[in-house]
Amino acid sequence: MAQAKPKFYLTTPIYYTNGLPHIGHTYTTVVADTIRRYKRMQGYEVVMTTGTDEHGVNVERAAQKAGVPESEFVAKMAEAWRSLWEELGVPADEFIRTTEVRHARTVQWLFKLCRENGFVYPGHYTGQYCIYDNAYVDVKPGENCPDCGRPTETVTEENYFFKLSAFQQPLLDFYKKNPNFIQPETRRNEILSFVAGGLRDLSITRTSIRWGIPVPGEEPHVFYVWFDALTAYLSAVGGPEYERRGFWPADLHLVGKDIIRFHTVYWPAFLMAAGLPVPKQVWAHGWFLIDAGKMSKSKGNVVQPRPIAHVLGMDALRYYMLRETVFGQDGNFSYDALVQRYNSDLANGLGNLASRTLTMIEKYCGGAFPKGSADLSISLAPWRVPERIQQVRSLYEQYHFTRALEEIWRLITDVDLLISEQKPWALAEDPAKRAQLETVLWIAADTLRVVAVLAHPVIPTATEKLWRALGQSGSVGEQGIDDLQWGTLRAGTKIAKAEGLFPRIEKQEAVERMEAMESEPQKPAVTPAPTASVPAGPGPSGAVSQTAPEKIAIEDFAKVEMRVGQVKTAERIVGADKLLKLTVDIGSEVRQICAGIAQFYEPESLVGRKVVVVVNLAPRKLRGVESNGMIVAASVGPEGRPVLAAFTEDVEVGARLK
Ligand code: ME8
Repeated sequence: MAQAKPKFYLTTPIYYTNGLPHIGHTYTTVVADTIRRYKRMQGYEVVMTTGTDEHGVNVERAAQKAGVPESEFVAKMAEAWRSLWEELGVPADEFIRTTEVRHARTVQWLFKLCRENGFVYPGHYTGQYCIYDNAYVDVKPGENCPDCGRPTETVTEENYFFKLSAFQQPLLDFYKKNPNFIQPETRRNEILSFVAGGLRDLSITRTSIRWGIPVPGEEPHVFYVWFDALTAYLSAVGGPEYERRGFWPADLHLVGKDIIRFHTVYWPAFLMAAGLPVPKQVWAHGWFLIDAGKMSKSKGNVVQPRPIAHVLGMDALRYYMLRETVFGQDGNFSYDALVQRYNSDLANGLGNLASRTLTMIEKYCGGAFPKGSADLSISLAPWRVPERIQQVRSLYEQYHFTRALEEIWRLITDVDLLISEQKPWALAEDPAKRAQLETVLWIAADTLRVVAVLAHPVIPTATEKLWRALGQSGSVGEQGIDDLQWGTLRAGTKIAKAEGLFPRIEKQEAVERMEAMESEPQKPAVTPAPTASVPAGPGPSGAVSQTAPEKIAIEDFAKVEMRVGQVKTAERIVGADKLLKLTVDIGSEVRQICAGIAQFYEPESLVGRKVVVVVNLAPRKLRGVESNGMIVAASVGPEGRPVLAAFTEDVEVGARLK
């Protein structure tokens, strides 16, 4: 019987759905994908989880700002994240959303275990809360969050508390027993001194928030977003039935340094309290900075991955991120440096060596691998490839991607040097030098094969192409990296046609193209569905929120004031092809309202028409235009075509709908 493969479980953070991915998030996901590929090549059965963190105040507010119910908002955003990872070639094996039922079950179960074991108690808490970081912070009222610099809010709540203080010693013991649990070393020291300084109990439920997973039997309590979010790692691989799949405890949580405390203090404490196994390692990497500052939406310096993938290819971004920034440290991002790396290492380095070698094999050896002479190859290639292979493997093992790539690229420069010294084109002129010519080409080709295997975790697309060009069977991703040996290229194997791996690109042109794409609006623009009749109304509470919305009482309905209005003017909005700007008489006043119906109604046809208006909706701006109210329409067909609500009898302007 075939032996079961060993298992490896790794995760990225589950990202907030109040924004869309930028290259910071892409970095963590790319690192996770690189490790996943490496581990697969080592023979592991790997699961990589990523997903979306969909609860909490900041998501609730983002949905309100967009004017759509939370469940609709997060569904669109989650889909945008999931599909982008697929598009970029870094898909999740398990994509977990915190609004999924399997997740709510796990959170509720974890809470129950912690409570049964005596680590949860009710209490009151007043403190300054940062809604952006979803954490209480140690500042005075009116002061900003010390982590992100944004305003804090004073919150008093009746909460359930988690006895974090009881875990100070167990955590310190755990860190001591598992010295590799927190990486890199600097972060470990930071956390050790934080925990040694004493731990305060943590409030893990909220009554001030509606958009969260309900605490069973304790409504309106919902779970604190971090208790909720961290548990996603466990929900993704079976939750309460985790033993069946056998992927828990996680081997590796990859996170940015911003959230290390949650992962190395709270998370192991929750699991210990519940009597569950604790993850084996948390690796906190540094920031991708733009002009030495942190990327942030408010600063407007966010770089998206899609334009880069489009212009240079995802391999280029992956290579740049892993080659340029030491894993664990901060790194600066610049388009210039990215294109520079692309041209020097990928186009002129690997791409050029591959095309030269394959062209020469075509030309001088009839398109089949020559037979190298072992003796000659030792004198011609004095570098020790087997040792280099070993070194690269050990660097991967320690997640030293920068150094691993340096070593792989040294093989490329060594072969480049060999070719320029040996001049195969000159050797080909002299029949007496045939063995030497063949050996040089054989060394070049076999080193390329080795490079394809070693570089595959980082540049999967190009190495797959190279593998095919070298006439190798199967996929390079299926090769056993631990069994890789130099000198095993079979003479006589036909090479395929050399494809350009990395076409050279002019720097300015590449940068301009990426910048132009960057300034296009990112998808999805989550705007109110033109036909949603009750935007931002009380959304469904709890985790099963994507199914049927909860019932509302008549008083809830009475809160929505709908009146008959008459359209006075209607015009298109420049730059917003879905929106019309209307002025509508609602009896007591004339309002300006934007409606997302421009693709289905001509503005002129609306003038004089009676419509139904939600008049007590908070005003908001759509594409910079103030909208004070909402026109009600039915949503028809799969594309949600809006059809305006109307009356078959004449109705007075201003009449209320009840
Ligand atoms: O914190 N450079 O989600 P988030 C490098 N939902 N990495 C960066 C980065 C940058 N400039 N910006 C973001 C959350 N990241 C929670 C996590 S987990 C149970 C819950 C990456 O959307 C980095 O991995 O704010 C960071 O930790 C993560 O995105 C934060 O993503």
